[in-house]
Amino acid sequence: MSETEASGDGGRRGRFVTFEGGEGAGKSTQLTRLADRLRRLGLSVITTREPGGSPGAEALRHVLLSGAAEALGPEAEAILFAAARADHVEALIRPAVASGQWVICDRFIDSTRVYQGITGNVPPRLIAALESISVGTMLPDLTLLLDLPAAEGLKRAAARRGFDTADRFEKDGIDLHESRRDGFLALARSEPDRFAVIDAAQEVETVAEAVWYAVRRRLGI
Ligand code: Z5A
Repeated sequence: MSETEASGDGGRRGRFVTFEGGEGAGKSTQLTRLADRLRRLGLSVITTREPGGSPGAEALRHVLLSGAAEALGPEAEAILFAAARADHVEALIRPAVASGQWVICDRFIDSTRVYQGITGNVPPRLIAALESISVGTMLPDLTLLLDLPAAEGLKRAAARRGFDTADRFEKDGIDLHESRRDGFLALARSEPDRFAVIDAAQEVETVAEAVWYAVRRRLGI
């Protein structure tokens, strides 16, 4: 049972929703639309992201995405992602959800499971231990997996980036990006109650409707 289910306040309970998927899948776009829609219903909504989302975690974001930590190896990178997440959970996510707010986060534990674990070869035992330390019971109520062929996502991300350089993970080869897609889909199959898989290859509006349908059906609003 996640912490939001366990709060038992009987009134308006907070919710914790995460978006996951590969590069350029449309997570930021859909997160903003979902937040706007929830706010129009009068709900209090916080949007956030990983790595980052709190001052301490944002400092680590730069280290992780610039590639400065890459030379330390995948296990050290996984530890740094977990350190950032621990700060984010304690500083922002847990208190906000406990006070009845909705928190919508761009990437969370499943990104670590896929990028560092399944396709990064960090042993499952270490991934699970780091998750337990950084997240504890603060698990998402719903994870929206935006699924898209890797080539299409990379094309979108490159168009948005323009002349900026690709970050530590964007510069990986297409096969690795496709393996990450498979990894996310495998996680979704293993936890069907938490995940909703959305076809992200459709028009922005169509994807937004699919996201909204999943949120209403799964979280009962
Ligand atoms: N990472 C990790 O390894 N381990 C971890 O534990 C965590 C993260 C938490 C964070 O990158 C990196 O860190 C990430 C994994 C790793 N790898 N990379 N790179 P980030 O935060 O900088 O970026 P991102 O999470 O990968 O997201 P993104 O590339 O910014 O894409 P997005 O948010 O999914 O997409 P978007 O910005 O909404 O859309 C991209 C473009 O496509 C944009 O121009 C949109 O207007 C357009 N778009 C959006 N939807 C559509 C549709 N439906 N059709 C056409 N065009 C669209």
